[in-house]
Amino acid sequence: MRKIALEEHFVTEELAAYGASTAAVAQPDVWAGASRRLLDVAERRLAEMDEAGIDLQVLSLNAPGIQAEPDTRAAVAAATSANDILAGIVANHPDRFAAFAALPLQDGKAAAQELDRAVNELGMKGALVNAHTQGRYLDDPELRVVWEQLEGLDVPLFLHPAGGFDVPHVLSGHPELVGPMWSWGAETATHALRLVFGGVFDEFPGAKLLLGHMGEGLPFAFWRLDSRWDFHDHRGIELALGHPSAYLRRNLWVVTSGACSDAPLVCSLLALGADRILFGTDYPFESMAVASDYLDRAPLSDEDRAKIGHGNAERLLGIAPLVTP
Ligand code: GRE
Ligand code: ZN
Repeated sequence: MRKIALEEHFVTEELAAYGASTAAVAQPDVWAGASRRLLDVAERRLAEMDEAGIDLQVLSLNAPGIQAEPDTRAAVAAATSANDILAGIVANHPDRFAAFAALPLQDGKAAAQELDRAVNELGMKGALVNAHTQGRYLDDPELRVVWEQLEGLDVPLFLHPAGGFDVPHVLSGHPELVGPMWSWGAETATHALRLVFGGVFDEFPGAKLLLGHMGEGLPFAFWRLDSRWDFHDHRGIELALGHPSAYLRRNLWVVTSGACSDAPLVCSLLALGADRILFGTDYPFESMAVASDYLDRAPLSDEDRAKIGHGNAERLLGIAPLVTP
């Protein structure tokens, strides 16, 4: 079965400063290994893909990416350069790699323009954003132009975690909770809910949001979100669809990355359905082989396995299906 993987990180020497979000969090030897793999976009990566039976990786610049650049003009220049470099990597192996663009969200208009260039000139499949951009989230009114462009181009935005703008008080004294093990997921799920309550999906009903790590816990929360929305003071917010889960069912797709386990998979199947789940590995922070083996033996019908392995990605990202003779 063809396997297309969607949360597949890379960095280059030129972009290394933008791609080392968790060097301080990781065990030094683990980080060193991941760092080497991040930098390899040819032999070693392709060999690991072959071994794991992964046909195509949709590459994205590692976290925090361009979001970490405090200078707006530098961010615009860096995103352009990152996307050119990435397009070059894809051009070297067009049958093995595709790409999500980096966006300079420090400037909404420039980001919308860069998205258009990345999709229409460089052939990218959408964009990947790492958490907040200098404290700004994707429900910011200045970033509506980016959603307008995403909807117009009919490409998804992958919201990937990265370090928070600050360390919430509840995490104080517990640095072990800060990072991909826990705080990243909680923050990213919260960021996604800002889009729901911030009206992004009411304004752009065709917007397509991708979340990794099997939806960062959100599929588990649908009933509670809806029930407690009926309890909360709505503070003037009107949800055209009535309840928060309706937006997640309509506008959200989740990637299996970093969740090689039946409980979150079955939960996502029940909450979202097999058409909304796509395969990914979170390489090099997780193992391609483990992710791929898990997909092969997960409790799925062959039809759903094929949707998750490649069919949904082909449809969502506009990747040509393989023609079987
Ligand atoms: C991730 O993407 O999940 C990730 C990173 C960096 C370090 C660890 C990690 O981007 O899990
Ligand atoms: Zn990741």
